Amino acid sequence: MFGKLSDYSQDGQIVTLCYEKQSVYLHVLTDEIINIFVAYATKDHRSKAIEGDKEQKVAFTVEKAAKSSTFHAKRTTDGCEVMLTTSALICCIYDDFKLDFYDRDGNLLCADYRGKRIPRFTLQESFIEFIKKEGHDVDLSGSTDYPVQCVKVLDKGDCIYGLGDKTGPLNKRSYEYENWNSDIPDPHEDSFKSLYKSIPFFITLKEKGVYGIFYDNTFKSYFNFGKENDGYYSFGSDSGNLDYYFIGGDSMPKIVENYTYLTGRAPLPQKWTLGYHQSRWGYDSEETFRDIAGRLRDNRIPCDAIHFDIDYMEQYKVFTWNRERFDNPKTLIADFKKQGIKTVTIVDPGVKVEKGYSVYEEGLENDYYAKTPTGDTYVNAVWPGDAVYPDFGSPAVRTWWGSLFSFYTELGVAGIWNDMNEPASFNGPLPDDIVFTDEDRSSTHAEMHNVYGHNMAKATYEGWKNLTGKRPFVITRACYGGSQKYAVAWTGDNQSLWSHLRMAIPQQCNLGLSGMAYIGTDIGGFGADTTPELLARWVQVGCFSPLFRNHCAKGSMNQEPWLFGEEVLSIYRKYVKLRYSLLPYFYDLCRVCEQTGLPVIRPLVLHYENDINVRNLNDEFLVGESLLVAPVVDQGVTKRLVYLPEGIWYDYWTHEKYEGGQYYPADAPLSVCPLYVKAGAVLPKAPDQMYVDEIVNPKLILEVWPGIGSYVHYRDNGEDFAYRNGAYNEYLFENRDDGNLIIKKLHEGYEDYPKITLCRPVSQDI
Ligand code: MIG
Repeated sequence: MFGKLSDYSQDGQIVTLCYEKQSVYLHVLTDEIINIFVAYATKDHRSKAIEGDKEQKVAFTVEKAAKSSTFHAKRTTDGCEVMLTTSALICCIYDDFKLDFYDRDGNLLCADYRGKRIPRFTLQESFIEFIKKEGHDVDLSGSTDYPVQCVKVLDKGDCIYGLGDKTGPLNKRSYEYENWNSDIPDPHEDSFKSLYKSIPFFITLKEKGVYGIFYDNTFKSYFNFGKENDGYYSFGSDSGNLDYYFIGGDSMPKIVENYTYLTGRAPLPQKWTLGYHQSRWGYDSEETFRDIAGRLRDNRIPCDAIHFDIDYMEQYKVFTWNRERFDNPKTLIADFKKQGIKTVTIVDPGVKVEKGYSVYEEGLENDYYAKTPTGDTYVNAVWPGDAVYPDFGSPAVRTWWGSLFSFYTELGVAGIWNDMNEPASFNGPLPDDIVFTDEDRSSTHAEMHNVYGHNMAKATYEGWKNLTGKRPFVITRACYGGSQKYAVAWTGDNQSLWSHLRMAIPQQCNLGLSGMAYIGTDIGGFGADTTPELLARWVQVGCFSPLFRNHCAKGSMNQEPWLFGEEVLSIYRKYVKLRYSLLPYFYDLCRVCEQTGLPVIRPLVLHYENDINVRNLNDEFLVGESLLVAPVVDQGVTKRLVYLPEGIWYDYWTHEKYEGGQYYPADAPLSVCPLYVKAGAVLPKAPDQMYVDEIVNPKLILEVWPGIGSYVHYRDNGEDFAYRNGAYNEYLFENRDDGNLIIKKLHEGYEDYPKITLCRPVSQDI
């Protein structure tokens, strides 16, 4: 396509490859991250995901390839013109813009595909017409060329992970997806190509080796992971630049670390946000809210937050409160606070078109809304009826929007939930040519659609941080790569279906691998009606999600835990309490995430990538490295097969010991979620509480499991940014093989625990 490589040159860490028809830039950012850039649309990157300069000083060479290759490639490199070599990667550069990446041992990681594209499946035109008559949807999935694209070799055994919130299994090989943020109210099926989030990052795990690709393009994009043909995969877009990052590293965690080095890491949240949240679309009066709070406490269900969905507003106008149904929101919120319950309010992007409504008028005066190509304010419709769309790609709009949150902070609201920010629209989709801003230039909906939610979350995060000085708690539905810097996310409108409980596992695992470490699903299911059994099983999965929220749709059956009988209530309470006991562990995982990008919920393959048994494991997950969860996700099931990876594991409930690398049958009556602890683990736990910090300066309980291990525990005020100036403690717990636990302080900058209690669930033979 680009012809022969006629020349190349180097300027600092950027290598320009001059092909006959096109120049290509390779930018060596670190030893393990190389950017490949073809400036089809703009001269600069204009990344929405990456902030700041990510270039590290790297020693690398770029030279004409010698006849006999200078490294021991385990495959011929004949025809290679130029070689770029870092301490971790070798990129062999060929004519016609073909690039192959090797690791330093000469293992081929990723080669451009050179053959003819041969779709594995094509239908004849006449046959398509024929089957369409009966109403069948025909999905040809033949080979499609996009204006911007890249086709790479798929090797036998390659597994593909990541890509955000897509439906389907953990391993995305043989599936195709699209990135176009979509609000789809129908039950999410495995066959869906897109959902609310567009995170163009994936990890390819090979029989030997692993790499990641971050394809930084916000236009509608397409990923075909071997569905078209098992021998290659492709990614491409309707427009924009070919701008991707080849990410190396010697293990999957290292790839995630590198990806989040590039796009940022989920910052440490406020501690209370890791508690239990109760929500429902349909709580619509002060009386209802007070009743829910009261019942949570009466039923001894720990809870830290109640969410206010769109019904709290005056005619769905954002930054208003309905004063007919809420006598005094400030008092209500203050009363909740006294009970240890925080208030989280929903804020949608759509601003109601209404003369005299101050937000609408202010935005109009300042030209803050998206426009039609002829310069009129663009109007579509959402909950408030006719509505306009704040142009969040503009820094001025973000600052303005951020400042509006004083409305909520003055009332005592503690967090903001951004919904509908794909953006959703009721009067048909926004046309591609609607004018949006991209920072300092004019752009279009086609380019800015996939980052609308991302920029909205950024505005909310920055505004909230300015107003409160606390770590903002922003929940978003729509995301792009890098959104983890500003917001946590939930998986949107799932339904009360067993298939959706099953899907929650791979979906959350892949979100975690894609940088979104702080996520959750609507527990019980959003749409449709839950059942007692489904709710009991869902809380057993949900209590391990960083965002732990029961939420459901207006019109569906209420699903507060006390509505399903004593048995379900006590099961529900058991798992909410389990979560509260493990809060120090979850908080530590958030700290680890801020430092390394590793998610809270992890697929087993992340830590056991060489174990073939876990590469397609869809119904188990890890919480950090110490806990393995093997929940029941099918109706009527009370026993299941559990795979434990190498090492020794203990049943959390019975303390029974297991040798890993094998399958075991596990008993799982309705009250039991099979849960295993890795030998040598030290689990930091909190005493029983109805909400975070109900006990001022509670003691720390260390659950010490037999085996050798070490664990770093983190503690700070759980609220603001003082920890960034050293106001935190860090402890090292060393679990020795002589049965002793050694405690060392690694950092001191915060108050100490009044007491640390040891608890040994299993007595240890020495
Ligand atoms: O589709 O605000 O995903 O959590 O309750 C309706 C009402 C709009 C969609 C969100 C859901 C929320 C609901 N919203």
